[in-house]
Amino acid sequence: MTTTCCTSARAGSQFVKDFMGTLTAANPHEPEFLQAAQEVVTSVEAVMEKKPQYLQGNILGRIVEPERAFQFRVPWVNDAGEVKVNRGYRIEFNSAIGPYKGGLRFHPTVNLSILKFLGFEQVFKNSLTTLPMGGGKGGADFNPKGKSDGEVMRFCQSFMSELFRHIGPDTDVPAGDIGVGSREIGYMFGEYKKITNTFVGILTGRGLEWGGSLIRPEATGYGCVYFAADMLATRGETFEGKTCLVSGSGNVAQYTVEKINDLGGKVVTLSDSGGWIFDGDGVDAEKLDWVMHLKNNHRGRIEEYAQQFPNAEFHSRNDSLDHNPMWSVKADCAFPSATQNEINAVDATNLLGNGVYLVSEGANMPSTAIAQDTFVDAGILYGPAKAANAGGVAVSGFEMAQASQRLYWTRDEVDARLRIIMSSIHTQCVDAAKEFGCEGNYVHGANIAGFVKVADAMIAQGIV
Ligand code: NDP
Ligand code: 2IT
Repeated sequence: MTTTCCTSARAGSQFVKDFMGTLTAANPHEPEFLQAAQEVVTSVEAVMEKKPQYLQGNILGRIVEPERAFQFRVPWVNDAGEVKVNRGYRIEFNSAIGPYKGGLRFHPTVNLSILKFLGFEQVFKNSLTTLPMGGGKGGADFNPKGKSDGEVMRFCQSFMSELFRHIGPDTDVPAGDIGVGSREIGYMFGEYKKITNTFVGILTGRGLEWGGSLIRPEATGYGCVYFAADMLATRGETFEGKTCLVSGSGNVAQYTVEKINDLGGKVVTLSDSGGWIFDGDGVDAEKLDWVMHLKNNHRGRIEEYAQQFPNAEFHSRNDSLDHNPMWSVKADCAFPSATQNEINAVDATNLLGNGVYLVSEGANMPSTAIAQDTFVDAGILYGPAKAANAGGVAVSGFEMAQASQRLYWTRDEVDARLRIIMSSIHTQCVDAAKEFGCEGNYVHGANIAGFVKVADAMIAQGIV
């Protein structure tokens, strides 16, 4: 085992190789989960030397194994009267520091590997928020795109008719993620309430009239920009005049744009699965309103942006290229806010080559392992997902607190608390990196700070 955590992560010590060999043999078809696990194991290797009780308690061996995972059938009837079936999941990964907490993703690519990577990352992200939340994730391989509201409702009802027996306000509290927004949360909450005859906080991201929190929709995007602002401040800089790339055009992307604009930056790109737009004049508040209407009310395509605003260009997605040209646009900052592994090694090199020196990850694991190393080795301000996008789940934690108190906090109060939590996460990352001799490395900082709290709780609670 080596003691420094600064060696290039992917070179891998013998300790990491041995551990990953065993984990790979046990989970051979789960590349995303193995990617997420390798990153954490590499970061926390140095902690094992300082805290031998972690090795004695086989904390690493236990922490990579979900406490519980369910897979279930979700049958539903489409508008044509045909019977359809999808696969639903919930991974209850770790409850050492609180009830399982994490989103639900509805997307055709959903599988066990993707949900295990998301659930695993959620454990450390939730720990960083300082709130009492364990980690979980779930979802289904259902594609809400092109479905009527009635079809989505019937799917959500069927999904909840199984999920309800596994969740509870002190057990497991799901929320949204890709493909699950306020509409889906509403349909699932309604079904839970009907089945159990209880009005309780079993989902976060609820509407304001039925137990939701102000700022929850904004929280992930705002938090990601607050984290970036704290990284910039370490160099005495602000967002004023900065050109930013944002990918995606869903919940996280939208409020990332809003906050960058508030702080004086300019956003020149957005995307969806069909391609990306470039708007050199910037996506200002009026254009952002239009995008929100397009995406949230009409469920339209980002391609329409270039028809609405003729100065903008649309570029279709081109999977035959080895890179995404969106990441070659000249800019200062990048906010990947769509999906996992959307920045590969070539994209990372292109970003650096075109001036980007800050990357703050709104999406979960948007950078491949090599892309991540490229950013760390270049010494840029690189805020990894589990730190940078923790604002969403933090405000979910506030929603749980408000529901328990049967009180609502004001918008300013929630936003102020979010700001404090993002700064605390930034400080935890900086301090942990410094303590382990890798100053400025937010990847190691986030992994170590998130891990230690969970590991200590696991040791205290015995071998369970
Ligand atoms: P939404 O469903 O609101 O938006 C997702 C966006 O990403 C859409 O523009 C979508 O395009 C695009 N996208 C999704 N999958 C792909 C893909 N395979 N290829 C290209 N584009 C894709 O989801 P969110 O904004 O909530 O989530 C975005 C990311 O942020 C995810 O990684 C999620 O895990 C993460 N996240 C979300 C949080 C939240 O609170 N919502 C909290 C923390 C992280 P299209 O519509 O064409 O599919
Ligand atoms: O990835 C995430 O942190 C989320 N999708 C939000 C989880 C939550 O419980 O609010």
